[in-house]
Amino acid sequence: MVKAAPSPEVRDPQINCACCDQLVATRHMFCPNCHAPLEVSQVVASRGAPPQFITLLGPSGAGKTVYLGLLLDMLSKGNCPLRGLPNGPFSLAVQQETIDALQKQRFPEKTPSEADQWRWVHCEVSATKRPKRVIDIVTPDLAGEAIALELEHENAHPVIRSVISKSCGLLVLFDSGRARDDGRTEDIFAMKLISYLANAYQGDGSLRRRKCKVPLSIILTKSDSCPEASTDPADFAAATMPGLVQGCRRHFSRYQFFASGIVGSYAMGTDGYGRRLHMPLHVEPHGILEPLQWLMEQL
Ligand SMILES: Nc1nc2c(ncn2[C@@H]2O[C@H](COP(=O)(O)OP(=O)(O)O)[C@@H](O)[C@H]2O)c(=O)[nH]1
Ligand SMILES: [Mg+2]
Repeated sequence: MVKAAPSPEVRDPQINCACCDQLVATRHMFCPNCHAPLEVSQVVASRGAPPQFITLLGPSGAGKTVYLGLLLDMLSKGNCPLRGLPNGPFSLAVQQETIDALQKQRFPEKTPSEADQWRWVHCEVSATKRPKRVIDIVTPDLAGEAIALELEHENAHPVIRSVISKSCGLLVLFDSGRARDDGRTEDIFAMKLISYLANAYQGDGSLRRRKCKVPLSIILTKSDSCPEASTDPADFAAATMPGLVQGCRRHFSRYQFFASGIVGSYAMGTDGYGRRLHMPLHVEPHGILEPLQWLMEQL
């Protein structure tokens, strides 16, 4: 007897990408459409519950990669109010590269602008007080240039829109020193971002009158070199980035300002090309967990 040929789905099983919802053959390691690792989609599919995406956004050089690496490192140590287990080796890359660089008194390399080069992170986080309530953090370590391009030309990087639409909370980072010294530039990026987010969550239509419920943790980074940001982050933001504060007030019902920094002391050096380098002599993270903790309390 001649056996019927297996159907194409059996020969080549497919699952929905957790990020962009496209059907992807499981033989791929990354979604060909948005480059999200298929391992993330497989974990999500096996759980049956939709993932809780939390995405990191901010201009280039805001400190996203350093913050994410440190956050993952602190979560995985488990000796703080939040615990997190990175899922899959790809999630460990950002953490490892950041920690390795800091141990060598360097900062990690700049994130490449090409989407297929971004490292993704999937981390299951729970509060020590409520260990059974697990939230998945799924975020690519996005390049600031790519975010800027997407804000100018929607769909230049469709993956950014996909992860933002899936996110139930956002960590938005700005460089506090740049806000103090050149607030206008940082604020213009911030205003574009807030209006992009409002558009992504509410569309252009009548729903615009209602405020967006997605909570925003706005983090003023590098406050080790700009201590005025940590005294009262909301006040500092209002003074240096008034457009951001107004945009948040108008479009979002829940947002909170935080200040973070990871450097205890640093020295100035030069690299092989004679460029000036900040060398972190010792790492003393502060304000890393609080923004995530607040976000999780809102969900
Ligand atoms: N002083 C200080 N500098 C930082 C801190 N985080 C990042 N930086 C500096 O900011 C640069 C850009 O950080 P990075 O995380 O790569 O920014 P990204 O482009 O947003 O990913 C680093 O190379 C450091 O020079 C911080 O907490 N304190
Ligand atoms: Mg980066």
